[in-house]
Amino acid sequence: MKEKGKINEHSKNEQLEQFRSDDSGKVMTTNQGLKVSEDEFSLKAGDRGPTLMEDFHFREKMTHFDHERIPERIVHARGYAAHGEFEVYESMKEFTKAGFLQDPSQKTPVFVRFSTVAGSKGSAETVRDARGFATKFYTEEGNYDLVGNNIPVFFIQDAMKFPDLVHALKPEPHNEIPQAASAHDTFWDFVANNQESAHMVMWAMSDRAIPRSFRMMEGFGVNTFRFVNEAGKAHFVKFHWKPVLGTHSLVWDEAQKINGKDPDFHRRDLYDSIENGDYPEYELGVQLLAEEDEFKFDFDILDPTKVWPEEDIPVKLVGKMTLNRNVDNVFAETEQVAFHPGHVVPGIDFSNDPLLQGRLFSYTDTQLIRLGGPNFHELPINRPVCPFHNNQRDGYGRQTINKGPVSYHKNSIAQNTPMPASEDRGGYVHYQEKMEGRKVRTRSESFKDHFSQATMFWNSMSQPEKDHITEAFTFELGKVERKDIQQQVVDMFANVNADLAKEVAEAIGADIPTGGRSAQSKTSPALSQENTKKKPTTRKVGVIISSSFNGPEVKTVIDTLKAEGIQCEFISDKLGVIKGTEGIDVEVDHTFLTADSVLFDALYLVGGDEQELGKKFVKNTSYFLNEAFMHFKPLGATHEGKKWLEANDIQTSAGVVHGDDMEAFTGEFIQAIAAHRHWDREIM
Ligand code: HDE
Repeated sequence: MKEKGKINEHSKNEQLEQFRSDDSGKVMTTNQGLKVSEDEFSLKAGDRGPTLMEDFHFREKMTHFDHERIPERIVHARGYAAHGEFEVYESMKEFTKAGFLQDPSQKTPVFVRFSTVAGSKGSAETVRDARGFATKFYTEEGNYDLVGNNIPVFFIQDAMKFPDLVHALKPEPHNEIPQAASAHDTFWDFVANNQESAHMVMWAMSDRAIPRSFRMMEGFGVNTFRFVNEAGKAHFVKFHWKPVLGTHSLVWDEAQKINGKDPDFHRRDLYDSIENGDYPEYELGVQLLAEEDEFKFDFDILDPTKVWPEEDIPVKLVGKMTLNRNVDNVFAETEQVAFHPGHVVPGIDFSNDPLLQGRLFSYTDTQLIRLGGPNFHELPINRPVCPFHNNQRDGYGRQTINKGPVSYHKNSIAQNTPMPASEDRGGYVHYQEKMEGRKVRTRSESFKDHFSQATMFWNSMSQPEKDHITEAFTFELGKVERKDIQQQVVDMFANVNADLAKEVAEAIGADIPTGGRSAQSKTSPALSQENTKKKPTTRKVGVIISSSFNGPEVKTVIDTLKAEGIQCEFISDKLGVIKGTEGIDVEVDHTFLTADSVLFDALYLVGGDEQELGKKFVKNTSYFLNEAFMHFKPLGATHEGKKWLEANDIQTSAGVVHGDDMEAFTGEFIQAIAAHRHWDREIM
């Protein structure tokens, strides 16, 4: 029988508690516990004399500081994380024996780290890039890590090429430019010369690469894994996270501006949402494929540059994850967490996907240097919540005090313990896939179609999404300096779609490729964000307001928006309290200087007494209004605010709502906010 633990959603938090330290209100000591009498002045020989070597307090303080930094992750350096819990909807017994997927009444603690890929630790967050979406489940059978991205395919098919890809993507080595951006020669040179990248490049040029929020993006395990049930029957499986709020993006101009206005935009959004109690939620989805169906598709199901179209292999939603607690300390938790796709539990196994196979080596290897030795599993955030015992010993920073003389297997002194567990007692037994083959360095013929699914992605996009992809290519290639690389890329993408290649070629002054793919092929509606869930909840509205606003009416609008879970923040020309009519006041959250329309999902223009508005107020409002309009955002206006719409001649555009009947206005405005963006707009 398996030994059952008693893990619940609080287990990890309780374990972390023993490592937490609250220093406030305490006496200062050295790391040896010695009380410190003075912490501003080093010990000197005389008032103006040299500092003395014996000043152990100075030495300890300075030495620790000198060693505070650790190497950043080679990829995914910029990340942010939160704690939460996972519950399965119903037992997945039929497909997997994984303990945390059996019992709907049990909650498993999780820790999730979101990241960008290319940028360094201090880079801005709304760059064009894939996002990491790595989840650690602290289960009673050990840690299970689902280390995914927000894009379901990858640039390459074999891990052997990962160092080349990353070298090409990172800032160019001779001048270390550009930071956190793929818009440069070496990246596009890599793309043109490694055409397996075509499908992921389409995703990277799409709106998926500039998410509105970590809370509004999908996650994908990318690689093909296996589920194995108690009877030993296996299914191939692809993992998905589906955000309850739907999948939403920024627009490129806005994303670039946010990088300056608030380079912490995504982490702030995640942190604030959790602090506000707006807990991000994602449903876990699985696509399951019986082993006997492995060869039934026109793509290889082991190829990580391919999706399994959801319309052919449906995504079964099997559970929900809720992120409900911010970290106490970003370094201790977010920075020191170590994920690994090889951290599995019984019932979850690997496939021969050659990208996955290489990943299984890389993660621990990189963590050995990043976290300074072989004991990083003992760091509080990485510790399993179930007991762990083996004969591994010593190494830098070892914390466990292993008792007794035995550190080897087999032994008689400790009756051959710690001893392996049989499968029926929970021991992990690898799936016994039958293998035969010659040792070869090659790529399977079945991996050689690089364009059909890239075309399917293109065909599945709505017109605005297609326009954004074309613009993204035009931007990125416009930043490429070498003309021959630009040409190679447009020639390559003619294999995806001739019109796309033509339009980009024209825009960057390259030769228009002859031929190319134009026939409509398969589409997968699930790929288009136009078909995602649309909700107003947690959207942020900037309310532009000034004194003598209509108190009762504006209050009704704001209260109704808030009741829908919409957040309203007040913007005016100065901070402080603004007085409305009938004794209704509001506290201003931002001035025009500290806010910007790019930091909001929508604007609500209220205005106030026109006589009191200075020229600057009017100018700033017009700037906010026009920028939000250009980014296709919902705009609402009541009272004097309506005049600003008229002055800018946008009162009849899509997603622009105004009126005197507050109830009708509010209903319509909420719908416009839920729609997220209004593409059907004439932008001058
Ligand atoms: Fe990773 N990846 N990766 N990766 N990856 C790392 O491990 C690697 C790949 C992903 O928040 C590194 O601890 C190889 C695909 C995430 O801490 C490193 C290959 C996917 C994170 C590494 C891939 C990912 C990483 C760097 C190709 C989506 C951040 C730091 C064979 C399924 C985890 C670290 C975190 C991090 C190797 C491709 C996801 C170097 C060799 C595909 C989310 O080990």
